[in-house]
Amino acid sequence: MCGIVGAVAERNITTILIEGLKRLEYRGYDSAGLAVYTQQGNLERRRRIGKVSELEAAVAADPLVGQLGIAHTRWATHGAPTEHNAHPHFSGQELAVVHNGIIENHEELREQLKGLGYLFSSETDTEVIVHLLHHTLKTVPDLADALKAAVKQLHGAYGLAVISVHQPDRLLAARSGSPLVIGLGHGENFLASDQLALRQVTDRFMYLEEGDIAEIRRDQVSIWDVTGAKVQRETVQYHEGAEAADKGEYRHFMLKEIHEQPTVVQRTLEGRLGKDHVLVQAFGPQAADLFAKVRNVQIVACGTSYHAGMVARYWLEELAGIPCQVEVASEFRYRKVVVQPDTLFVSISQSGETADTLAALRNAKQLGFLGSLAICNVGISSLVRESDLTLLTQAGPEIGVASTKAFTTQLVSLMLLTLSLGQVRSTLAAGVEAELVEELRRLPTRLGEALAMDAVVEKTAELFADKHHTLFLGRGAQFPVAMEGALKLKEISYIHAEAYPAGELKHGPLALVDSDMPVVTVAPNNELLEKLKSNLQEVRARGGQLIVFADQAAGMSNGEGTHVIAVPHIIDALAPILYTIPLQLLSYYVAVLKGTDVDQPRNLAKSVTVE
Ligand code: HGA
Repeated sequence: MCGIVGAVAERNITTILIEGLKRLEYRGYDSAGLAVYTQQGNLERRRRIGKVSELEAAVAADPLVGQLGIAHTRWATHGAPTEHNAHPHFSGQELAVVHNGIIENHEELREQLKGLGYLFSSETDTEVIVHLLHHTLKTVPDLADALKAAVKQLHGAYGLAVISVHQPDRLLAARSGSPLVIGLGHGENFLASDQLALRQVTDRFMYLEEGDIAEIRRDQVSIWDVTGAKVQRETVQYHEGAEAADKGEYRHFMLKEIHEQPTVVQRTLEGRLGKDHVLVQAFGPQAADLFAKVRNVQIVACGTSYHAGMVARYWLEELAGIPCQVEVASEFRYRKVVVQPDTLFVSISQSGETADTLAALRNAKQLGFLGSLAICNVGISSLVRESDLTLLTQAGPEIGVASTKAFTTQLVSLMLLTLSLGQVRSTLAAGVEAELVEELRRLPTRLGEALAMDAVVEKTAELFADKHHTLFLGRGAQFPVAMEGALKLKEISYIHAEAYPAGELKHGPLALVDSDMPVVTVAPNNELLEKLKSNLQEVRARGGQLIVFADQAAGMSNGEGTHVIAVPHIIDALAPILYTIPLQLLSYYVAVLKGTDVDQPRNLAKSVTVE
């Protein structure tokens, strides 16, 4: 979603700011802007709606040169995506602010500030911050002290950066509910909402904690915590490959990330499997004790992560005999929830900053859960920091907005959770853990085989190019896989897609089926196959076009209106992971045929850090 970049240096920082914004582009945004303290001693800004390249062109046409600046990509929450709502926001020509998050009491503050004579030039909640700070500076002249006082009046979430013409040797930052990281250079320092933005200039980072205020100068960083006490934050050296932000040989990040799945699944399993069992300590030192007490599991997540949770429900109940509930975070957080005794709260999020999931976790802490576990791709995220236990999916940075490798690594992690809970509580049937551990070891190879379906799936995509609606069907744990397939197709090709448990077809959606509505089915060779075949007959009898992803051994063959695509054989329990691959490829190739913006689909953002 929104991105922040800031810099204070001896060299011109404009190109650093723009490069930083480009590196955050994958998160999705609607406009971009930057403000620089120029050599003439003024604050100047450029703002543009659309891509960062628009902003870059504006700066090229009318250059800005300076050694102090802040920049922003915006995903509007308050006020339309227009140039005058784009950040940075100014108070007079003296102060500039960029902000990620939402100020909930902005209306009240706006009225007060208007009463004090401030004129507003945008509809954003953000603009109250800059005028409030300006007003505070009248009585508290030091920028850091004024910021400390001003943020006390803000309700809501923010990660923000400030610069002032009056103290042009420093960049101020404040964090509450929206991440910020300081990048440490030599004789220059930086700020960003994600370290990825600063990998071009440094590999040393300091992560701000909730409530922190930072004053960043060229040669010095001072941080105060929520109580106002001066604190040191640890400096972390970042090692992950800088190449992650590069498409390599692939046309899109999404295709690259689909093809990375054998590697990242392998990485997610590394150090977590014993000879014939899962290493429960992978979940943390207290995991075994906590898991032994678990009698129920509550999973909470959004979007693709929610689908991973739905698959896990089948696994937890079937394999480990543990009752499991799964709910989308935006519902869970506002509902009166009855918590069964000894329930483990499991949150799933790629970024670990998903606002609804994070809020659900915070609520859960008041509700008497036994403990909390985060399944997350970002080790330094709020979700991880605030959970009792963590299992990191090792997917590496995911740039494509439509999640692929994060999903399959979440599934692998949830299978590790299922086996760990079953192991500790002795509820797994004999031999199940050893067999699944063996199969998990083979999974990267199986995924590689599924990726070899690439060309066949690309051809199949042609069947969808002129269609407007699609149904996805699955039974059992393949139902959430069908849901994820439908979500992928919607997200990037803008074709309306719905998923149903195959048995529900005749209870309504069958009325929609005709030759214009392709029906996609995932059909592993399990005990539900015969029932599924009957459902498919129901579709064929109405002239529907069937696209069936079926186990090689399922005995299904092509016929009129039926396209069967063979999927490599895999043990039933792991089929949801394998069958996800052809569905990802299908949505990818349909989107390519339709010419959409695959990596940055319209209206969507990568990590959804607002409600
Ligand atoms: N509320 C601010 C910033 C929005 C945001 O953080 N999006 O991710 C605005 O609407 O400009």
